[in-house]
Amino acid sequence: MSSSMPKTMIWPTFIISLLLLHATANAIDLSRLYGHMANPIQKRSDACHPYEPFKCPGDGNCISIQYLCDGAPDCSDGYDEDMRLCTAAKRPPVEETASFLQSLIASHGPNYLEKLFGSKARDALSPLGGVEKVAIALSESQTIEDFGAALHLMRSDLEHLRSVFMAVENGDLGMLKSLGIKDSELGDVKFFLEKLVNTGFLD
Ligand SMILES: [Ca+2]
Repeated sequence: MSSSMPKTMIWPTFIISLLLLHATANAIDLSRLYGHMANPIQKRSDACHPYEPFKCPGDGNCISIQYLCDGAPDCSDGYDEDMRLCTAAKRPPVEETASFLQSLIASHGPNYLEKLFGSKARDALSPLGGVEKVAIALSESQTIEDFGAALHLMRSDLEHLRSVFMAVENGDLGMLKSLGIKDSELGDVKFFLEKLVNTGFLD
């Protein structure tokens, strides 16, 4: 009947794609998140009611979208308040971040992102686990320290990355130009870095 997807479906679709990415890239050990559940309450039927469209992966309970990341656990294992999930929800989608990084590599060469993330970012980020893994870490890491820990960045590389973020935050686009960012890319790069800063990356 209805051909267009209701707005309320965007969230669960996003979460599902996030979960699929996690499963693919093994970013979250789901068994660790679910394994400690002592008392799974009775499972409801597979399909959630449209008013409670989010299904807790652990107990199958259905909750309303407004209870995701609202500060109080509603899934019995607290999955709806998982910090990585809630950080990712504020950030640009992983796919968007990955294609952004990919576009910088495509236009500047496979070692270009060394200028941002340091020597482990050569060869299209492969020493860091690849573009998708870095995109997931940017999405899920609450702070730049968490990001450095997730990817085992060297302290000096992390401090360099922080200085790039701080320059952008202070409106110093000369820093980006000195890294070889083209004028045509400045807007996108600035927008991307600011989006991270505005969601607590430098806190
Ligand atoms: Ca909640």
